[in-house]
Amino acid sequence: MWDVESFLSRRRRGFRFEEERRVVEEIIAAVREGGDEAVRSYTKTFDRMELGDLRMPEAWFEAAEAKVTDEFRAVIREAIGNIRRFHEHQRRSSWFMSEEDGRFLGQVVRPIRRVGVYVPGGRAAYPSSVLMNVIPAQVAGVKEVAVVTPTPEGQWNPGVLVALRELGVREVYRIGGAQAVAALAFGTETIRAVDKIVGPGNLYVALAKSAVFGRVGIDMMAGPSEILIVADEAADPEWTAADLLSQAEHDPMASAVLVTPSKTLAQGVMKAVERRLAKLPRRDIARQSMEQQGGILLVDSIEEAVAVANLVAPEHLELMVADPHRWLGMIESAGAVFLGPWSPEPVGDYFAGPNHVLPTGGSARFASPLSVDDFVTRMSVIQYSEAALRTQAARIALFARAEGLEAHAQAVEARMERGGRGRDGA
Ligand code: HSO
Ligand code: ZN
Repeated sequence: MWDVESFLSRRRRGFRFEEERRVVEEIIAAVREGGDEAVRSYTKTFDRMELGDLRMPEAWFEAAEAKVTDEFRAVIREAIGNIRRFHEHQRRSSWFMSEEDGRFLGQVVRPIRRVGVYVPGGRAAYPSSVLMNVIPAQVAGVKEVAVVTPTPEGQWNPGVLVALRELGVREVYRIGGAQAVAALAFGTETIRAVDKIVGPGNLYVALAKSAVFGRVGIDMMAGPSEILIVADEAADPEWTAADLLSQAEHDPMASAVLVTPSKTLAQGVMKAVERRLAKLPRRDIARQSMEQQGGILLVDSIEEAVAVANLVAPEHLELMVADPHRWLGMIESAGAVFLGPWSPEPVGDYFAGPNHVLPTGGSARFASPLSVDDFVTRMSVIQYSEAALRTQAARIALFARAEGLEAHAQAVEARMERGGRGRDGA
């Protein structure tokens, strides 16, 4: 158990990943230069696969359909419905304002034209992440969603392929790593370049995304998963332990922390964690996470626990306290908040509707969950009437000259010299 001081003084070590960065730069340059052939060659090296067509074969989708149970397909469909409904609330409308003197101003919202979604292969291939990344894009109105997902040694995750089918995604390439990110960013003979790349990936994928940022947009970089649970003495130790472990099993670097004023609860949770850990299939990962990044912090009050939560700004925050709504009003930063005993974090990972791509590593102080907003642009619209420009011309010109920009001033004043010509000036 920790006290507040030593807990907050723990800081994750920063890495620079210089070697990996160099490798990624080299791959990107090679794909830019060599297109499909370069992608094929890296796929041969890293995924041990000889690729003819980069596209996911139709036969693999059909084989995937045969592999998932009808129950799982029904659950995926229901989750899609919930996630879609939640994200539809996020849609923004364009708006306009007009003033009496003939000023017409507005903001027009447009979907991004073409988006690339990275879906990890192998152990971290999650169908739920397919839903969480593709649905907000579709709700935003993105017309073209291209998915890349590696199939090392020809292995694929049936749930991922079925989720893609259920969402109607037709453009899927069986490539991954930095080479896939480069192909999306710069385009190849078969893959047209996208405008934005989203989706989780390993270190190389993350470094590649940050390297192509600017050429294309990217989503935030998700770090290891985190949960912080604020619980009072009435919380159930078994449930609390189970929730901590649900994040710990993600990754040895995942962090699962309980903050409580109750020593009795703390002791109960410690025992329950031990007991449950021993029986988990992923106990090795969960144990490493609990031992290295996890823990219990004893505080004096729920007020103090909430203050700690605000400082940590965790990805997931559970409030297992009496009257969680009262405390919600004091929460300033967290990726997602789960209220009360009946809202374990996996409800949000899969089913409730809100996005599970959340800000990690304290970035909830300034960042938000992945949303429809990440798949639109907003453009400003400006129209002045002659009357409006005549009233404001002198002030605009004054501002321009104050910045030493004479041509700016003249663009305004040229219109004051005489009546205009043509349709709008006549
Ligand atoms: N908790 C993870 C998301 C996830 N969980 C996917 C299960 N599958 C990061 O928020
Ligand atoms: Zn999870």
